[in-house]
Amino acid sequence: MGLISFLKSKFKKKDTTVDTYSQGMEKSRKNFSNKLSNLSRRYQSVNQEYFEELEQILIESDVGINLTLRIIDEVLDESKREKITDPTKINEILVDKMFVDYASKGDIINELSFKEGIPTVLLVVGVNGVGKTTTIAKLANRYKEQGKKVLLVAADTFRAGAIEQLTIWAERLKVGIVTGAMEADPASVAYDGMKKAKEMGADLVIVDTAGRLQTKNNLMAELAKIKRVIGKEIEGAPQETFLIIDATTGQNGVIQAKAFAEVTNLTGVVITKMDGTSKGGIILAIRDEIGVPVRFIGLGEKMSDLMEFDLDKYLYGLCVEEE
Ligand SMILES: Nc1nc2c(ncn2[C@@H]2O[C@H](COP(=O)(O)OP(=O)(O)O)[C@@H](O)[C@H]2O)c(=O)[nH]1
Ligand SMILES: [Mg+2]
Repeated sequence: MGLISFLKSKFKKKDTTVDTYSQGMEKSRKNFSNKLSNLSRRYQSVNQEYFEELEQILIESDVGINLTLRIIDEVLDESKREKITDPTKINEILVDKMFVDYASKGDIINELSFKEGIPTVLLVVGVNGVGKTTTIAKLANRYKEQGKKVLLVAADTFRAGAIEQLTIWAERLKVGIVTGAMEADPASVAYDGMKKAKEMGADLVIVDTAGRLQTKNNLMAELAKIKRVIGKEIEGAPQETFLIIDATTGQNGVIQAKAFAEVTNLTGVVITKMDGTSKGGIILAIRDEIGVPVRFIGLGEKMSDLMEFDLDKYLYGLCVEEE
């Protein structure tokens, strides 16, 4: 059974999480899956032009040039080997390859993990406007609902309004917060945050940072300093560093991901604003280019629209047309 048929039967009985994916990815699906089915309708059997058009569709969905070429090669090989010329079958093989490509890079546990007595510290990085602060609020809400004691640390002391924004979230969600003065050293705010985390016995500490596009050396030094301070106070922390990428920025997002991966050790990527783009392939491109797994995905503005990343649901949302 091909992956498309598998996904169709797996998600026949829809649960709400699949609905959130399907709704959040509607624009991407309209773009990608409609193009695929239109293409297969225009050809009796596949030929070189077919594969060229297929390649174009992948590139237009932000799958990225390197991965696109590799996937098309793999589909070509398999179609030759198995002597398949039916366009619909070819499209199914394509989706299989997209799955295998992501999955073959290793097993992933997306949820944060917790150890008794030691706070899990999550450092959140990314450029301005990508959705760092709102994602932090969504994650805080998620883990608070799971019964965790959550503390937010406002180490974005650079942007006007950043501290207030996080404070409003902390009040709304009824979780703790540590702030510093505007333009204070982010590392000193992080230090205060860790002290507070130990005092209150926090399970999860989420540190918001400024997304300054400075030189790589400055960014590297600043993040290294924050990490050093955190690690001094809490052994092994920060256990997680998430990079937030705005899906609507397309290949620019991939460039950001590469830049951040060069300056600091990332343990995960969160893709936001998936609902705002028709080019949902960016997830595959990021995984391919920087190897870091996508841990969560933002599919809308509501708290519940931040979901754990699930490859099956993602590909279902991207590739399976509604009947
Ligand atoms: N539609 C949509 N909007 C989002 C999502 N995530 C964040 N946003 C919006 O993006 C804007 C910038 O978010 P913010 O958290 O302030 O970004 P920051 O500068 O990185 O901290 C806000 O208007 C958010 O509501 C998402 O998954 N979907
Ligand atoms: Mg912010």
